Amino acid sequence: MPISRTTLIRGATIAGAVGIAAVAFSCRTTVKPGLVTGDAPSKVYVAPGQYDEFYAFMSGGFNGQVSVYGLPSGRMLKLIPVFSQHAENGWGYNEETKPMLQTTHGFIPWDDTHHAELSQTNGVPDGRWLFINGNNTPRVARIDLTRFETDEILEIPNAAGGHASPFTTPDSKYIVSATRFSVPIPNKDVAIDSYAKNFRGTMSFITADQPGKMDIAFQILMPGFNYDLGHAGKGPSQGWFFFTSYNSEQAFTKLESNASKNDKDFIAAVNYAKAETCVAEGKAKAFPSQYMHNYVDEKSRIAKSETKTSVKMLDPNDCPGLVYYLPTPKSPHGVDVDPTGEYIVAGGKLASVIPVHSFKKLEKAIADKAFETTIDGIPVLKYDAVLAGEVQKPGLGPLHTEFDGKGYAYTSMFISSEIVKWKLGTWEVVDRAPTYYSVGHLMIPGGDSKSPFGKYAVAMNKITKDRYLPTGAELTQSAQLYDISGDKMKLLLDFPTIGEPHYAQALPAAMIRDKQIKFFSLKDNANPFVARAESETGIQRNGKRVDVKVIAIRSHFAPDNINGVQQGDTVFFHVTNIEQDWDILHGFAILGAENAELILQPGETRTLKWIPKSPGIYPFYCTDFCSALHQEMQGYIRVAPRGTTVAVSATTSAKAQSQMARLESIHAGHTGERK
Ligand code: RUQ
Ligand code: CUA
Repeated sequence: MPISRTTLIRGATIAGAVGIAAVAFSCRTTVKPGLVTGDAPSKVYVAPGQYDEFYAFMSGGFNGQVSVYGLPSGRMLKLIPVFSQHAENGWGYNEETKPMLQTTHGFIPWDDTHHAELSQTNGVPDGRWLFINGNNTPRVARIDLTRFETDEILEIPNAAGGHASPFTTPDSKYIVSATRFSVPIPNKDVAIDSYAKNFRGTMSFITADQPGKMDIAFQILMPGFNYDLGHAGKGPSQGWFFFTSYNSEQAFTKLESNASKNDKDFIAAVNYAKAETCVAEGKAKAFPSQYMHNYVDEKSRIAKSETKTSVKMLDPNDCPGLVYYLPTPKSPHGVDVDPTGEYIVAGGKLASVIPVHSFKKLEKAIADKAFETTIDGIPVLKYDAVLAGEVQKPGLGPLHTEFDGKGYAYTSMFISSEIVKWKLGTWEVVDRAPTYYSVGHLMIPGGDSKSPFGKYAVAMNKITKDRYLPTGAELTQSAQLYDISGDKMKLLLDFPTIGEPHYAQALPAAMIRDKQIKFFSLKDNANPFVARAESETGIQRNGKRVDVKVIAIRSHFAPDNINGVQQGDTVFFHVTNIEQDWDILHGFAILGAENAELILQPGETRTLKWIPKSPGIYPFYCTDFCSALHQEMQGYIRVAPRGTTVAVSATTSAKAQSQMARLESIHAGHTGERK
């Protein structure tokens, strides 16, 4: 049974508390959940064997990953592991990828991803990389879009809750990360009620345009508010970055009421071109800070971790003109810059209007010194001096805005569960479409760029209730696809999503489809334990450590009989998939292993660590159905009691076996160990 939209109004109590639930809707429509009209089915139907038109990259929220969908079909194509271990392909379980999840807090195999952000050139997605933030233990990651793999993760020091992240500048010179939580900086033990005195926020500008070399270019020390979202300026406003902040009340308890008192909070307008000048002039201080940088070495495909020890910290007081505050109603969440770069749109969660600031007016207000006051030395501009206009009666709970490049903006309304389309410049609402239910972010392909690709809008909803077959107390997350090519939005499709997607971005499939790598070159494989042929496999003991080099090819492992391992040894299986063929993967799993399987893309080497706890025979097998004889792709390891003097040996195919036998006779009696 469909349930009414009003019963789903999450946050209605907050809205009630601040008295905005009274905002009237003249055009609230009768909800007919699930009703799609006319040619909707044919618009999302992608025939078997055909490709989708867009790749959509969705953050996985609390599953810590990125998931990739085809649009318009809504078919899920891939889950790209980022901050969370992923057993399906051994991410964070195998030895090569474990370093990716190292932080100064130790090995952290989980995070909360929020914002997928495509790299840009000239303000338009360019299909090089996708960035994604980890919100909990602040980190940013780079995903390479020729491999759909995470290549790099940078921890953000002096921060807590990396929510306003990883938004890019129009050239991807920088991505940013600003703190949601203010904390003492540097962090130390203080009384929580000393918040006003001790707690601060930071904004990090991270160099992003060189793979493997992400780093903090500089941080800006800010008043202790909650920094929530950000977007770079473009066109005339290029060189500026805009961040929303809430909790200008500086509450540290019961924020739902204590941080909802002020009529206006702020957008911080940061002149990062100015910051660069100040940093070059030596006005930033070296600030001791520990943080980790993890990246995948391209040749060996082994992740490396390095610890960094210092950042450049800029105090706005030492760099006049660096930051201005724009008063913005009320507890703003999203901040979005229109394709022309002139309008800065805020989504005030508790505001009854959508305020739009003007970049031209911002520049003039600065020149005129139209300041209301200052906060910690940061000038607060007058609201009227920077306001371009307000969208009246947009709905309840505006969160995020995207653009279609045809002069319209689309804002998600969390409380009233709808997308509202309005016109830039006149600020009139021209259309609204219900969402099921409680939409968070929405996304138009390229919708935050200089030239949106348009065509579709995707709503990412926080609640699905009755939309799908029920699955116990926890229901699927969901996205909805709308056709926005006409005057009126048309709902085309609901499709389930993984985790809780916050933001997503999409680009035309043709931009990256043909750049996908099909296999990794075995010749260039620089893993120190690679075996490129059966003759290069083998086994070696070094004290209690045993290294086994294994190859996988349809349909066998070599070696497949391994002897001489003892209970309590630490065994490393270095398995190389020696196929040089697209889509031919093998897996490797072993009885009793405490971690996941390995999945081996063609040409790559992956390493599984295994400590057998008791003597016996342990089978291993291929987990990826690779050929008609996949079920034959298996082997045995014999584990002897600790202290037995069984020489390690590994049986491979006939040719390699004869080589090994020769070696064996040479080394016989020496050490009982051989390669
Ligand atoms: S958020 S639902 Cu984490 Cu971007 Cu607004
Ligand atoms: Cu290799 Cu199945």
